[in-house]
Order: sequence, then C-alpha cells, then structure tokens
Amino acid sequence: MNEREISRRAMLKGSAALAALVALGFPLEALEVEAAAGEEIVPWLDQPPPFPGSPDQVATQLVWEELGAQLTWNEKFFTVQHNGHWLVIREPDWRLAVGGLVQQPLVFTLAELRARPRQEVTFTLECSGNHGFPFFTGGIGTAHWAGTPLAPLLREAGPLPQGMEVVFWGADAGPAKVGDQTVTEQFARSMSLADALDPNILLCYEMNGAPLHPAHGFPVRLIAPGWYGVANVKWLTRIELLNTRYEGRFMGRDYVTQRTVQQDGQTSTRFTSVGRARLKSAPARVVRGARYRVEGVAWGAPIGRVEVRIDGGSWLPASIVDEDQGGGFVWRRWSLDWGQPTSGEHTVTSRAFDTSGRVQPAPDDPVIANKLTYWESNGQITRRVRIL
Ligand SMILES: Nc1nc2c(c(=O)[nH]1)N[C@H]1C(S)=C(S)[C@@H](COP(=O)(O)O)O[C@H]1N2
Ligand SMILES: [Mo]
Repeated sequence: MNEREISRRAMLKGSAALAALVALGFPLEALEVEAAAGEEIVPWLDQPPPFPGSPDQVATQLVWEELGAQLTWNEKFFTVQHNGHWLVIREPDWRLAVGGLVQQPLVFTLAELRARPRQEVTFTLECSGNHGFPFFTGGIGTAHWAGTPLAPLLREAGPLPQGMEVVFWGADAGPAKVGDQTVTEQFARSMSLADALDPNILLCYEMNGAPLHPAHGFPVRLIAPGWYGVANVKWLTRIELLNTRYEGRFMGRDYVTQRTVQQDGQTSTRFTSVGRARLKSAPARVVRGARYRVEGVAWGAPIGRVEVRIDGGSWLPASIVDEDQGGGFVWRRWSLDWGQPTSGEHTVTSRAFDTSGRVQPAPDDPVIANKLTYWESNGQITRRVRIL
C-alpha cells in the first residue's frame, strides 16, 4: 500500500485515524471511493467522531463520501436496534397476527404474505436522531422495498368502529424506565387507523431485491414511506387495533421532541411524538475532476429546488440529478459546479425547498433553535473541506 492508499483506508475508518493523519500532514485530497475515472473525492475535514454507544445498537452508518448511486447497498445501509443486537428469527417459527378490535383476527406465515399481491416502493429511511449528535450523521439510506400492502389486509380483518389506533409490535424487547421502575417492554410503534390505511405502507419482506437481512427486520418489517425510521417496525409479529392512543416508550417517552413555544405571551414546553419525515438536504461530497463539484441529496418532502452556499456567500442554484418519482419518498441527488475554488479551507452549506416553497430551516429558525432534544434535526448542514 502506498501512502495515499493508507490514508484513504484510514479515513474511511473514522475521525480518530483522520485526525492523526491530519496532524501528520497527510494530504486529504485522495479518497477514490466510487469516483468516476479521472475524478477524486475530497473528504470532508469534519469527520464524525467514533460512535460512543454499543455497536450492537448502531452497527452501520452511511459514509457520505461514498454516496454514488441513488440506492444504498444493503451492506452499507445503517441499522438501529434499540434493544441490543438484531434478532435472528427462523422463518418456520414466525407468524404475523392481526388482532385486537377487529371482526376477524388473522394469522399469516411468510409464504402466505408472499402469495398476496406484491407492491414495491423506493423510500429513503432516516432515523429521526440523524444529525442530532456529531457522532450520528449517517443514519440514513435509500432502498427499493417490496412486500404486500397493509391496507387490504387491515380491511380483511375488519376494524371494529372503536378500533382507532393500530399498534405494530416487534419481537424485540428490552429494559425501559417508567417512573422509578424498570420494566421489560416490547418494541412497538402506533399510528391512527386513517394513517395506517395509507396505500403506500408495506408489510415488507425484500430490500433491494434480497430477502431482508436479520439486521433490517427479517422476516417482515413495516415500511411506512414518508415517516421517520422509528415508525418502520422491524421483526414485526403482531398488529393490534386499540380504542385508545398507544403510549409505549417509542411513542410517548422516547422519540419525543421537546420545544419551547411562545403562547399568549407565555413560554411553555411542547412535547410531540416523532412521526412524519421533514424536509432536509445535505452536502454529500466534493468531487475533483477537470473542475470541482459539490454533490448532495435532498429528501423528506417533494423537492422543488436546492441551493448551495460556499463560505457563507450567496445561495447558488444546484441542479437536481434524479427524476421526481412522485410522493417525495426518495432522496434526489443534486450537483453544483464549483469551478476552480481557491486553495484553503471552505464551508459548504445546502438548503432544500419543497414544491410549495417551504425552505429547510436555518440553524437560527425557531423550529431548530427552540428544539431542546436531538430528534428531528432537519436544519441546514454545513460541512468543511480543504482544497489543495
Ligand atoms: N423492532 C424494532 N424495529 C425498529 C427498531 C427497533 O429497535 N426495533 N428501530 C427503529 C429505528 S429507531 C430506526 S431508525 C429504524 C432503522 O431501520 P434499519 O435498521 O433497517 O436501518 O428501524 C426502526 N425499527
Ligand atoms: Mo431511529
């Protein structure tokens, strides 16, 4: 391995290695991952620090400089499992039950679900904690998901008139604090029946053409396009209709966003459960060819346009690379011609606009500035880069 190769490999391993290399005066220009012939990727200076938590809980994160195609490789797709290591479920041991306030409780094997009508969707799944911490900036990926739609199956079960809330139970459980007590709580998320009947929601058994890996929820997970990651329950075993809101850990105690709000001249605190995705964009990488360009992605809503700002200057229009697939479920790559930047350090900031003209919030926008928790960090992102 030559020096350039060593530095490239070390950089991909994280910031401790990177910081050491910078201190040694290594050139940072050579990151040749997935670049086209004659092009090189210039890594960001602000690499995330190593993930301090358990690698069982967050096993993989997206490396932004590796963003090439619109779809993320399954092996590179981030994983989050709050109850420790992912579950390994054997197909013969698994059933999906639909019960609670329904006329006709149902039970399915994987083969029975696969025999039902097939539906596919491309969807960018983002953890709502992504960019909430310096060490968690790769909690996002895009896949082509396949399964059977949920709504017809719910209709077959026949929700009773009182059945207003649909709870999706995962097979995983772990310790949860309730007041002074620690209880064992099974992973669950819920939606109103109206939301659960969205025709885009899938009981998903395939990711980018392969059966789900255990880390991503084998045999079946929920795929709820347009919702944050936490709504996409893995290792799904039971769907239950209730006559009341469900207030489990991941609805009512965790994945809760806290904001200060001004109301009638009073300052108060508002708590909201994390739900639908929010408008967001990020610079992904700087590419050096004959000229330099900045590449990135925008997601979380139907995207109207994207703008990029260098060194806090004026906003420049980026061109959107990927076609609009409708629905706003998939990130769209964008690109900005940066010409021949001067050597030295620069900052790169992006902001997305949705099709109705709303803009991704700036850091001083009250929706970000008055947010006290790390969830739903969809503010504008600035990266730092050194041009040689
Ligand atoms: N059963 C179960 N489902 C789960 C989780 C979990 O811990 N248990 N984590 C959720 C969270 S917080 C996220 S961000 C996504 C991550 O999906 P992935 O691991 O396939 O990327 O799964 C969601 N589904
Ligand atoms: Mo998450």
